[in-house]
Amino acid sequence: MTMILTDLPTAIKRSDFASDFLWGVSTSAYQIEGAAAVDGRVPSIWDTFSATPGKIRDGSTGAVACDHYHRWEEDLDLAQSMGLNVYRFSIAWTRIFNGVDAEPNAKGLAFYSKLVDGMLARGLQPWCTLYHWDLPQYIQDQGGWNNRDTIKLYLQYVDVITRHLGDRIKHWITHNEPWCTAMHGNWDGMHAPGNKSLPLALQVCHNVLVSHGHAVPLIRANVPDAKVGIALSLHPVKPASDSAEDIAAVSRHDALRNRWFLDVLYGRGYPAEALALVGADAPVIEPGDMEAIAVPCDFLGVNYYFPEEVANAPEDYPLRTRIVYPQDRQRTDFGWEVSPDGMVTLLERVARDYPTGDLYVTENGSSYDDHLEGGVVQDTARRDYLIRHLAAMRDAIAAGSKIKGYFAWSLLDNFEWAEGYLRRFGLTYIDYATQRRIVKQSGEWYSAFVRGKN
Ligand code: IFM
Repeated sequence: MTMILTDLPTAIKRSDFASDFLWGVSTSAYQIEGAAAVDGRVPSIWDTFSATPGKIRDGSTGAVACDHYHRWEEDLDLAQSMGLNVYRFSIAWTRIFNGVDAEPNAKGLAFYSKLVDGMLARGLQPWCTLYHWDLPQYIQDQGGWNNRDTIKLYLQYVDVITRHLGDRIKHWITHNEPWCTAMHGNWDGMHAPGNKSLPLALQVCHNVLVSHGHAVPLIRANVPDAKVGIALSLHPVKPASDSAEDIAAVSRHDALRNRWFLDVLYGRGYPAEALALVGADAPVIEPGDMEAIAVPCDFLGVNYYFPEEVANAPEDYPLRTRIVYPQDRQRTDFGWEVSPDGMVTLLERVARDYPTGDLYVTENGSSYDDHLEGGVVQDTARRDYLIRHLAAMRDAIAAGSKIKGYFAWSLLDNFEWAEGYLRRFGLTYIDYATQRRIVKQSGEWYSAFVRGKN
């Protein structure tokens, strides 16, 4: 049941933020594009995974999704009509290289070229994510991110994209949420390619981070005025109780969940606490890797959704922690805790502990069971979630946080990975039977906010 939030801040206005603050939305290729076999696109690990019975809750795939590949103009019109000034999207590697031809696919490049032109024509600054989980299947067949040759292939792809689009795209995100690429893909197996091995996941994670480290100077060489960063999914971690055991569990959980990424990106190496826990499952590190990963970036993207609450669990390898879900928390219909304070805690902690430079909230949003009734979607709970998180961000900035922009997840309802189409995160409702787009109440509110009309 959808819970309507009660403690809404009474007034939040765009003018509470700097005039050059960026307001946008985030999307990703596999989740919206569809057109899976069009214009030379080859299968990704998500095509394979979603076609495997039992992997996706509603048995769906991203083969059609929101058909954005054909409806991109309407979608960019929507973003423009909301008054946004920035649009984050990802490129499908599978549209660029097919594993056979040495040359990139001209049709794939042409699609993204016209998409970027479409953004610029609508006053939307393009922010490009180079990897949002859709590895070409032919690369996975050679070991995927566990094979260091994939780093070279990724850099070849990044080189082509940045040479081709760098005249118009100045903001680049090397990877979205490497935790999910590595851990959901290879530890718990919830995501493609669906492996279940901690050492494999940690090696994948390391190789992805190495690829990030080498991509940053490459992007800068191709796009001299580029701003480059990475988007991490981070969670503030809370103890399940006041017991000394649960409080100690917080640090262990945080060591792998957050510091495993932040510490290496900012030159501190993998946290000793986590290395001690994973023991022989730690990744193989080659000379120069740690220096490469620690390349200074222009910004850090933080994807924030919810805090994690952990209890001591001596039997659980490797962290000896267990995530708990107390009943008395406000939650979205996806079961994720609604905690704007968690966002403030997280952003303040990241800014305090690491020299991140500018921070961007590169994703934040909520999934509710929306209904189209009488031609409208009254998603009051999502609107309230948005209001409360923007107010929290305003307070964090007032307290000194260098947050320069906010990207709502997401413009459209879309293919939510292992949940298929059962989870709706959009500011715009998709009627999948007709592909009609209907801006929800939350989208109307965000639009009015960004336009300074509320
Ligand atoms: O849909 C995802 C997105 O692809 C990555 N970040 C979290 C979102 C919601 O689960």
